[in-house]
Amino acid sequence: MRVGLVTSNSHKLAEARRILTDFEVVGIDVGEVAETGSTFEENAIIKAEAGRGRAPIVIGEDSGLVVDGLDGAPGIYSARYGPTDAERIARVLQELGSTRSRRARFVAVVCAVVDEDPPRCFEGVVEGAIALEPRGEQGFGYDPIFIPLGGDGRTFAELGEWKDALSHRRRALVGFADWARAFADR
Ligand code: ITT
Ligand code: NA
Repeated sequence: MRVGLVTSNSHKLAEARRILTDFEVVGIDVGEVAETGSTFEENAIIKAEAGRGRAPIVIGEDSGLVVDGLDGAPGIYSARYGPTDAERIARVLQELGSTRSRRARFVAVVCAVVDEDPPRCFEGVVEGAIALEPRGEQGFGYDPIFIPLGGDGRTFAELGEWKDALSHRRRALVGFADWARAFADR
């Protein structure tokens, strides 16, 4: 079954391909999409709707890092928290300092649109903590400073593809895949 992922982020596409092994995942380029929503779900729906009809099943995904000691920032603004990944990471570490709670989670919401139906959304969360300094070279975004709970203390950027076992994206996409298989068999 073919699934179109509306994204400009090649890392998201690569991870979705690794995780959705039963599906043929293709990227859909819709150009700039204004992410005007105030929640992950609203922004995921905006992206999915922008690609509606471009594949039998179209999905949009919105995700981000939610840090307790920063009152939930960067959250839905994760991609916009600075000009580069390195500057976004530096900003989180600098704002967090050494006294605030380092507890954090990654959240992903995947929304699917089919035919004329309303969107169906699936959320995935992975709890963890913000590292004292960046570690690891793999992955993307905030991976060098995120230590997942349930791992061995390595950051997502040190875990490489082992990230998939725990990731927010995996958890959201598994929910989507269960629904999509049932949808295809209907
Ligand atoms: P699209 O909107 O085109 O899909 P994007 O990268 O702009 O791509 P988002 O608007 O959903 O995606 O922003 C998500 C940001 O959250 C992303 O750019 C990273 O900074 C961060 N993020 C999300 N998932 C992550 C992950 O698995 N590892 C590290 N950082 C992640
Ligand atoms: Na985006």
